[in-house]
Amino acid sequence: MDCGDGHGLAQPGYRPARADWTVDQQWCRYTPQDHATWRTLFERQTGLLPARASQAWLEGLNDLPIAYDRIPDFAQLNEVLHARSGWQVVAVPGLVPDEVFFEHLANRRFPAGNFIRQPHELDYLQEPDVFHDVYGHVPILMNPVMADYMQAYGEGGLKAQRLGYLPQLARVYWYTVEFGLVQESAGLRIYGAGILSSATESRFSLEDDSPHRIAFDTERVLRTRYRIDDFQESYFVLRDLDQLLELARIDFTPLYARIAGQPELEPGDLQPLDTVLQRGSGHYHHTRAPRV
Ligand code: HBI
Ligand code: FE
Repeated sequence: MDCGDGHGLAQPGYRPARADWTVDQQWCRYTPQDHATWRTLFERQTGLLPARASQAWLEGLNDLPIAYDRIPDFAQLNEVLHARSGWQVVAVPGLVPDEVFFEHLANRRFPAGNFIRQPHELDYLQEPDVFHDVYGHVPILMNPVMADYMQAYGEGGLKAQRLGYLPQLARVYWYTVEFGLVQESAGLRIYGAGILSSATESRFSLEDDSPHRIAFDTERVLRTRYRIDDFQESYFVLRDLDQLLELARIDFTPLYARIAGQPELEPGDLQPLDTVLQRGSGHYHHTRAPRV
């Protein structure tokens, strides 16, 4: 098999070979070091997540050919994933333009970075790599509710872009798909991929007394800015995953009109109408350098 030139991030000025920005995964180009990085990350999360991740994500992981000792082969993932939920994973070199991203989601294709982080980036990196995308996002795409919600987000994203409300809609994605928590009978659980792929935030989001934990409300979240470079100051909690079904069916257009006249909220703000499940102490972010 021809393996091509290997993996690399899309550099500034990168011109995609294909209009949809997909590339071949080139599984045979991964080095022993790449697989070892996957293994380190996988084992760390496996120690943390059985009691912290949502049932839907745990079941998805269990049912997919995702092993501890090697980066998954997307073709093998897709055999199981596509049969279960109609989704496929496609390889991309890193972040892709918003409209390209939405177009994939709207067609039940999840774009996953094909590269893996370097050993000095185990805890944080800017672009989504194969660990974040495949370990964090893909298992829950086996769940029918999440499968429909993600497709609806892709369709909604294309529409929000036309209406000029993409920054607001992106907050819904952020506080659900990336950093969402859900109430389960056993207690609060994680379903957001940004948390599931982070050892430190897996603990912080559930156990630290610093962040607020607030019942999810769509209009509230549309107005709430978020942090991309640190733990969240507020997490929004679904009463169950089925709440995403309602969210997938909402026509956001009237909501955009409603929030147009309202102030934006900072990540750590509480509002009089919030259902606060746990009021955070804020100690973690108070000791961080102020934002500029
Ligand atoms: N590209 N590969 C990739 N992964 C993402 O999560 C992603 C993206 N492009 C745009 C994007 N996310 C977000 O900015 C949108 O959800 C708004
Ligand atoms: Fe992500």
